[in-house]
Amino acid sequence: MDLIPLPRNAALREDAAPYAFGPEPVLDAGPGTGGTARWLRRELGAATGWGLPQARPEAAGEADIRLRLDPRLGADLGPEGYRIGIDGSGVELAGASAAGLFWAAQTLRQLLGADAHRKAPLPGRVWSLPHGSVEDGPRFGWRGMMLDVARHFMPKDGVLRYIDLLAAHKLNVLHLHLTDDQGWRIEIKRHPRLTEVGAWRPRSRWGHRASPLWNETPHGGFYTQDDIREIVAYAAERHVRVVPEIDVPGHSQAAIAAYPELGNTDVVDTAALGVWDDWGVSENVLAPTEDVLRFYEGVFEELLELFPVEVSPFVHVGGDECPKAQWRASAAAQERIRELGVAGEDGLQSWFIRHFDTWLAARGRRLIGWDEILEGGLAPGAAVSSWRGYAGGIAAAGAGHDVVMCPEQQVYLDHRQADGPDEPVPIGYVRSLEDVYRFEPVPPQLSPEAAVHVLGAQANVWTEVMENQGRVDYQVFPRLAAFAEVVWSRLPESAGRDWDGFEERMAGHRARLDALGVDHRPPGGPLPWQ
Ligand code: TNX
Repeated sequence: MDLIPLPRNAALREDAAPYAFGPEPVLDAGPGTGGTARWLRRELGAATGWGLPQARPEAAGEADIRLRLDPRLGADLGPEGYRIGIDGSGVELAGASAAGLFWAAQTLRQLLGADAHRKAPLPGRVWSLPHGSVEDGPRFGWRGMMLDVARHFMPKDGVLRYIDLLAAHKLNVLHLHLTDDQGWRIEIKRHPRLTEVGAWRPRSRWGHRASPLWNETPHGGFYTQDDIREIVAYAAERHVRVVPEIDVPGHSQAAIAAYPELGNTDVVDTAALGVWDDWGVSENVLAPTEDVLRFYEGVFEELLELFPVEVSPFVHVGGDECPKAQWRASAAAQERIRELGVAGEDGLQSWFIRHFDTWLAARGRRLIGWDEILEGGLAPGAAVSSWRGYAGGIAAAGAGHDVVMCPEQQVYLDHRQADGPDEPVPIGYVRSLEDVYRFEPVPPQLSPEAAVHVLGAQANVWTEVMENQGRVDYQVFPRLAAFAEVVWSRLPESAGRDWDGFEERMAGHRARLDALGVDHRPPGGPLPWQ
């Protein structure tokens, strides 16, 4: 049935007569299953035209689709596990938890066929399911994608659409990169200039270096606080956690453009700075002062209200690629190094991160940062996103810190997926669909005790050269489908994984992506927007 990601066990009788749905199937939603029932009525209802009314109590056992919670399934299949059974009486979905049940509903939709992913029913379409069963549960608890909405803003509807696409692939973490040199994308009431000024970037001075579209027009946009609340609620309904990222102390020129006092005013005229109109890493970084800490505490206070702990136990503080030249040149920064007794500029960086580690921990959250936060000493409770290869993650996990693997050599989806002249913007390493499929989140160097600290992995989507949804889709798909299988399924490493099987199943999965309206990269071209 071309299921992606591959379930742990599936015994489906495609040769025998299927279970055929009538025109008005009935749903029996057991206790605690209301969320998935609502999703089925909305999403599957749109594709099939079914209203899925609740079964009368005396006829509950005969309902076409029956939803149950069964925590005992967790013992074998883990907390997100589920079981599907299909026979002549209909289909029963049982989840070890509400999340497990929701993943079961995603599998049900895949079993119904590509058309079950459309937004309106095709005339005359009838629906059936093969008899049999599926038992499934994920390998990792952190199955994520990072979306950079700073370099190019993705309007709210696009983010909601991506949450649906993640859920369709049983991915459960959306890391939103909300701030960078090139833009600040979240409304902060007490610092309104962050979006009044920081969300808008002028036409570039830099010529057509990276992408023809980067330079053509001014660019901007931001999410209001209500937009964020909506995004978070939408994600929560789909069992997707959201990790908000506010990048400090580097990648901060947009904030400094809005509030020049945040910068190193004794070495640059920060009042003359605008939002950065190039890509790469700006030298304009935050000044290491108490006032800057207070300013960002204010930002994080509002952030914690918008991202409740149930949806966002982790808060990302960036910490990547902080150029140290201004701190070296600044008398004030050098004075700070002496006052704090820290080890030079790296020590200053870790002072920033440690401050927010303690601050977030006191509020019941956990800090996560890019692997540069290892430099100058890792804050005690911090988790690490290992992006510069595996080394940072190996060091952090060895020292007992939790790790999310996202090595750029493997899972940076801004990098090109083939070497041909027709690829939109040929940046980074060539990472084919097969390369992503062969990504292994737990490197062999890790001892079993250290490997426990690998929470999972995420694919990162940096958008310097992805100006619109079509470009994002093209870079992300179908590679995200391969990634989803890596983090969900227990793939046989020794057997070279199941690349051939995956490639065969991808034919069916591409039909689902088409039905979903995803501009995925076709195996042999042509490119969708040409
Ligand atoms: C490195 S990964 C970055 C990003 C860029 C990306 C481009 C990381 C923490 N920093 O700022 O967008 O490379 O591939």
